[in-house]
Amino acid sequence: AARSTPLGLFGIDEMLDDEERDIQVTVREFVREHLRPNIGDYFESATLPREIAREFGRLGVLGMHLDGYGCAGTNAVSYGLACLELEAADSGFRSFVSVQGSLSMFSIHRYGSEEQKNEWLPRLASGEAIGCFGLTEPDFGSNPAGMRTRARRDGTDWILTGTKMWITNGGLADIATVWAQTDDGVRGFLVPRGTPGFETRDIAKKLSLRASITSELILDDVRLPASAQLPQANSLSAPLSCLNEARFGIVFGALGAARDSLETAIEYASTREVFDRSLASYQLTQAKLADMTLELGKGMLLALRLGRLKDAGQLRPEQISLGKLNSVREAIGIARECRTILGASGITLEYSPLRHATNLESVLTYEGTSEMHQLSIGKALTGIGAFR
Ligand code: TGC
Ligand code: FAD
Repeated sequence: AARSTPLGLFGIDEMLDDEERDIQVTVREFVREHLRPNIGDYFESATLPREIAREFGRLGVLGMHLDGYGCAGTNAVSYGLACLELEAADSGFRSFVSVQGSLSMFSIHRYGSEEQKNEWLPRLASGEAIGCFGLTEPDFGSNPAGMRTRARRDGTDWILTGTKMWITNGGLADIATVWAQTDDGVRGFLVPRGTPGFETRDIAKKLSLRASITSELILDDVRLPASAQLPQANSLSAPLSCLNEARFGIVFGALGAARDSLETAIEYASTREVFDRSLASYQLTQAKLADMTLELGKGMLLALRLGRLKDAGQLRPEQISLGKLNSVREAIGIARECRTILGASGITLEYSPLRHATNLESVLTYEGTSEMHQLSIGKALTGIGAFR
């Protein structure tokens, strides 16, 4: 009998306009040609070659939803779909693009001076330069308000001291957006690689997001000119507003990992014979596939609704929390369930579901843990903040 794809059952393509579909197909093709052939090796050797930045730049996905300064200026749904296709290959690729476009570039685009924008955005958009975003510290992840990194004035200069932890692309970055406490509240600073007192150390032995560089940033009396400060960022709400952008990409992105896992499991079940029949012909298998398809499609409908709200300028942070919580929670469940369908074959890098599932452990934690998003939704429902 004729077969449908999981998202085909929901008629998702029909909800996209021509430009959105074109962008999605372009990124999917790029992923097939340039990323999929090497992902097993990157993951096993825990590397992400620097040259990938330029390939992403040529593809046009770095800061693609920003306007001007060499950025493509697409709508939010297109950015989401690009994240979905990248994460269908590996969460590490989507992470790279999220951090570069939504955290590093967005922080400069939204809060930077004209000089900072001209200096960094075109190079970051082309992938010639790499950026990172340092908010989390060893003792302050979910609660960045407690950060200990300090910036103090010395004449017109700033002196930064502190440590940032778990920073994606830290070891690759030419420019770090670093958030620090000052006498007047949280402020953001652009710290170029090579500034005396600024060092990075990559984190080894990761079991998750291995095709991504995660680093510590060490700032030991780093002297910066006044022009290094992001002039429009005046409080903690500045870095939190950057997180909205990256979280939005994850709402779509995580569903890419789920879709890839499900397609892999369907393909495997169709060719694998158990007890003399195709694994796909058993009711237990079909029940699993049906339930996972339902969650994937529901997640996609929510993602598109949030995307349309974002394009209309109406998306609120607690709505992004709904999407981030749902997409990542369902995606990790789907990836694990798909792995069961693959049996022993599912435990090597030959098949994607377990790689996706281990990656999604990071995605569940970063950009606000599931618990933080539950609390944000709880606050919207009750009016009572239960964070502290
Ligand atoms: P709270 O008092 O609620 O807020 C402080 C100020 O910020 C404003 N605000 C927001 N503004 C924009 N967008 C949001 N989502 C915002 N959330 C809060 C708020 O209105 C207030 O403004 P003002 O003007 O009144 O000062 O702050 P709180 O200290 O109680 O914390 C709230 C909480 C827990 C939600 C927040 O701290 C939080 O989101 N924690 C999670 C931290 C997090 O997500 N870190 C992520 C680090 S980056 C990362 O993980 C990158 S991984 C990337 C990859 O590889 O893909
Ligand atoms: P904690 O905050 O210590 O939380 C531990 C547990 O306690 C969690 O389950 C949490 O939900 C729970 N918890 C915390 N507070 C409460 C509460 N009030 N009520 C109930 N439960 C609570 N950060 C950056 O700034 N930039 C990056 O580029 C970046 N990249 C990352 C890449 C990877 C691979 C990873 C794993 C992390 C990255 N992070 C980055 C850090 C990430 O944002 C933090 O790990 C995350 O915010 C959680 O902080 P934490 O790890 O300190 O956990």
